[in-house]
Amino acid sequence: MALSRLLPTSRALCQQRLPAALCMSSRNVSADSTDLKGILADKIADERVRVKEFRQKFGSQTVGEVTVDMMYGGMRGIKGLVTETSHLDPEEGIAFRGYTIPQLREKLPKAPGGEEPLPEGLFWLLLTGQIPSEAQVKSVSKAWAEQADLPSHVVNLLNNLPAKVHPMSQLSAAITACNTESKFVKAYNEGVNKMTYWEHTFDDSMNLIAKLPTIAAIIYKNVYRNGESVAPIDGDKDWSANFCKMLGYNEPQFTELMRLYLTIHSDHEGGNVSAHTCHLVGSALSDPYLSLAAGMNGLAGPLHGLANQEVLVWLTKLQQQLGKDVSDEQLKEFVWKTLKSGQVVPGYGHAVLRKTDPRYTCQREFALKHLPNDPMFKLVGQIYKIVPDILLQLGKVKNPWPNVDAHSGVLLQYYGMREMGYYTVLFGVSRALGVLSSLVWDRALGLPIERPKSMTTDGLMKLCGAK
Ligand code: CMX
Repeated sequence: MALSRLLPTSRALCQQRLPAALCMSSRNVSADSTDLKGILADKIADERVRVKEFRQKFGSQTVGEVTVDMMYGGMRGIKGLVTETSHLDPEEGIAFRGYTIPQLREKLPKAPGGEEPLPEGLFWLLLTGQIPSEAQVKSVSKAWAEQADLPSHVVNLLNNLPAKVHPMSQLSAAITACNTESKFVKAYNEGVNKMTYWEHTFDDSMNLIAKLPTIAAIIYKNVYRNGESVAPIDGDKDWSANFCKMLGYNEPQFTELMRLYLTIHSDHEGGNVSAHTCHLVGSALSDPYLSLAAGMNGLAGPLHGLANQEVLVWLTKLQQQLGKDVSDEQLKEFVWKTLKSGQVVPGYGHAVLRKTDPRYTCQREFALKHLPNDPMFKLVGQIYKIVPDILLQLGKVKNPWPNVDAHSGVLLQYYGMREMGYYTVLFGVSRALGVLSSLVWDRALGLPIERPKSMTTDGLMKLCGAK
């Protein structure tokens, strides 16, 4: 008999040893059930026990040190957060619950006739740690299609914002205004037990993710298509297919691109600006709508998600100045000009990664398959051969390789989406999958309000014995 069959599960241990409050979420749902919340409840019951026992044994163990440079340097390298959904290895890139991007492309369920993973499957994986079946993924698609309609005040808000309000500001405003729907707020105000907070966070997250494509499509139509109406949701279609339809893109290959895009942009462990902000704001028990909106405001910064817009702006400028057929020498000169004017080369570098971003690589593979002769794609390939050497010559850039944003816009423009000011909204729709799954786990594990210690320079100097 396998050893695991002889050992009691943490859930069994829970039933024997832990206070009832810790076990109250367990439901014993079978692994192939389409009841995502039930499966999650069981996983959470197990995980609460595992974490509690781990902390009892190892709670005071030191895991790293903090230097003065780390404090002035954006806390790089400080191990200070627990995030369950994904892990970023500097050399290998992102792994979602242990699965790399090539593994996800192989293992996650696909749409009929499709080749790219469905983001619904990724969401299931991020929440539960399990690769879902087709039936499980379909149940998520259905649940999201059923909740996609927006409250009328949110539609009114979007329809009354002037087109000069950046699409990311519109996204953030609409998400914030959706919090009239929050079940978490309602439950909190009714005084529910805090052990159940995750359940209401889960309900809100499902509702919010369901609504994001509708919000994003209305923004697109209002800003770039003279307020054209958005197509109705089809309850038999997946999340990405409905999103593309609402945006007005009916090319099946674009839908496939969107499935890939929405999967790979979802999560990048916990310390990046959007994930960390959502977690931080959520730690004050702000509801998922407020927490995600805060994260979106961080994603809208040019050093983070807005870099995908900046890359296309930069490439377009390059083509305007140098024409379509650019020599390597001209390209080098253009890159140096960018650097000498005190700007960064957008789409290159990363705070944690030290190799080419696998999210860049998989988008390149998609392009090689579907648009190998696109001039902009060729230009991106040419830049890849030139930029890293130049960045290395600066002597300070820790990662000279391209990140996800160096490639995404090129694919979008090929299929006719040329409105670069909109690109980060797509990133945001995807990022919600990761940061909201994490928020559910924050509540499940009862993580407290975040409050690291800050110091003044005088205080720090005194601590270090500096004169
Ligand atoms: N072009 C020019 N200079 C760069 C650079 C780039 N692409 N990447 C890093 N540097 C510079 C930094 O600005 C910094 O200069 P100073 O010391 O003068 O301030 C120096 O190199 C060291 O930076 P680093 O430790 O290598 O990188 P950071 O962790 O500080 O910053 C990042 C990471 C992503 C902000 C930076 O590489 C950058 O600005 N890249 C361009 C913008 C971009 O593509 N952002 C998207 C990242 C992915 C995402 O979050 O979506």
